[in-house]
Amino acid sequence: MKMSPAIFPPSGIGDARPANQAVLDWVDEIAKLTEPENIFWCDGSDRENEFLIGESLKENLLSKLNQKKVPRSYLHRSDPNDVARVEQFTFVCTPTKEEAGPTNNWSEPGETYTKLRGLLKGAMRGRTLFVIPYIMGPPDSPLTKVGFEITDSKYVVLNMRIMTRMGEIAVKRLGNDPNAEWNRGVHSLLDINPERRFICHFPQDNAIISVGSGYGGNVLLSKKCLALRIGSYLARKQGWLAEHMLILGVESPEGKKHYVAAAFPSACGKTNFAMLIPPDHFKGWKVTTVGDDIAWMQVRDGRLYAINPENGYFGVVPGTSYKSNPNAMRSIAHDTLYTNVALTDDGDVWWEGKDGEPPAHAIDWRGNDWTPNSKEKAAHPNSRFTTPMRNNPAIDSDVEKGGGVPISAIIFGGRRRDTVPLVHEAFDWAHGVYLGATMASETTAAATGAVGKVRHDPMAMLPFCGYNIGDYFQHWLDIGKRLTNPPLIFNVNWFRKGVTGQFLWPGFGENMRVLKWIIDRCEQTGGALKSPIGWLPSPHDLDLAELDIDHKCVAEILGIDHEEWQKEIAGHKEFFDSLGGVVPEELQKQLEQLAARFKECL
Ligand code: GTP
Ligand code: SPV
Ligand code: MN
Repeated sequence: MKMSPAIFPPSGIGDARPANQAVLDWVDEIAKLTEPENIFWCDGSDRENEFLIGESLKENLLSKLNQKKVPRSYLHRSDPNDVARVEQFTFVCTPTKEEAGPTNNWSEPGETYTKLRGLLKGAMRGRTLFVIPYIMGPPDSPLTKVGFEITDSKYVVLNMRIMTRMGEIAVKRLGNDPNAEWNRGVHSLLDINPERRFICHFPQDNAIISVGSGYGGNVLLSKKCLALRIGSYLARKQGWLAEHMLILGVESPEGKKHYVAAAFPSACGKTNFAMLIPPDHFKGWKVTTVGDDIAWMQVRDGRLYAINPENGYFGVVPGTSYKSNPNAMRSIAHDTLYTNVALTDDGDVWWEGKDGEPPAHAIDWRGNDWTPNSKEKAAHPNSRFTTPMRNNPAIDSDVEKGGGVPISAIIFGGRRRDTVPLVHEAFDWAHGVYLGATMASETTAAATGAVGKVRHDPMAMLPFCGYNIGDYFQHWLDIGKRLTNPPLIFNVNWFRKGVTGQFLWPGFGENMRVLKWIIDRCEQTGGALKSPIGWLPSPHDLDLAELDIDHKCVAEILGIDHEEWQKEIAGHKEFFDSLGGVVPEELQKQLEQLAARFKECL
């Protein structure tokens, strides 16, 4: 066994070795276990990045794109068996099963460490061990966390440099205190075998071990693993919220600005909503992006303030076009890593839903020839872009503000073809928590498994809550008790379908009309009708001017069907019951009150 692997490369590139002994000891321990050829301490510099891109091109890990069409951008194809998060192989390893709760896969920490150490033994032989120091959050935020990720994947290093603030900044923030709080993440590709793919979280140790995958949310340990699963666990202990939410700013022509945070499940519209461009009718209104996937929120002076812990976007590619999301198109026009999209003969990228005609020939995401007559999709439905948030022309000016932005409204939303109206507002905080807790949504390609199956996904956190979901609901209720100026809470559904299966609502930029009503409600100027499920806008409470939409459609998407809702309420009860008694009394009461309100109006 090689006891002290060489430092690589020797040229002075990449050496952000911290002085903190706890980090050095941990890297030493993992290196002894995994036996890498070299150790590479990443500093996140341009020089290092260029070096790693060069190496990746040589190894065919990346393909160079046409630099005139997409400057400084590259394509990566993952293993076809490794294209999405794997919820069935994701574990929360708390000391007891109860702490992980009824919605998480649990495994005993001691046994799991032993199993993973077995898999990691010698796993980096002949490979380089990269150490990535990073922070999550703006440099001057009290919420910001330090993480170190060890990985044997250059793809991970290149992505982490875009998605996090990486290098010296983290080493400095950590300092020399061996007892400082920081996250330990270990990732190894092993042999990319789904049978040896495990994403394991040890919240009590602030540690993550991920093996057997090279894809997105499984391996960029800053994101779902730290910022959400470990993050939510720390948030409960420390009195804040770590949520699967976008954060956007919306400014009126008069210059009045609000911020809203919205939780939609994976591939249900967060990035699109966060980058919304208002239709012409809303001249003078401006929407700006703070974050597109994750919000960390704290209570201050009785209000909720949010930061985006990330530094880039790992977004869904298919369906992205100048029509649906111009800001995303501009963001990914340069300095972007593409994963699992198609490559055209002139070195450009292509995907289903991109503007213009499909190319006559391309190489699909698997590396095979593709033509418009092919049965297969050219880009994988969960193909992704990784792009720095600085590329977004609509980035909010307060994105670096350590104290965060004040949140006026929280929006929950799922992908529901029926039952759930376009928008409704909760009566109060506890009712709003109930709306979040009973959210359901059709599954998408963001995780492996069936697509289009409606499942309960509380607060869009089903795959990401790092502890007992009952305690999580209680934590939300408790946070409300500390808010003297709480955000209003809403539920939206962009995905209601008509009898012929078409979307009833045009969505994308037109969602501004719903956002405007939400802002009106925050300003106490918007009208609404009381219904059993909450406040509903009547058709004239929504500004639908210059929108080409059938009146019947509008009535249908704004309305509720009592029969459908009887089924929905039965579904809420069934879901709560399935959680085995962990649901707080206050939410059980909300369920009874909802049923009672329907009875009253019969
Ligand atoms: P994750 O990155 O997985 O968390 O996804 P996300 O929530 O950011 O979803 P995203 O905005 O990337 O959208 C996912 C898919 O939904 C894309 O195919 C979009 O084109 C589609 N979509 C987004 N917004 C709307 C909308 O308002 N209406 C309709 N019909 N589709 C939408
Ligand atoms: C999601 O699935 O919610 C994502 C993509 O944002 S991943 O980072 O792969 O989890
Ligand atoms: Mn997401």
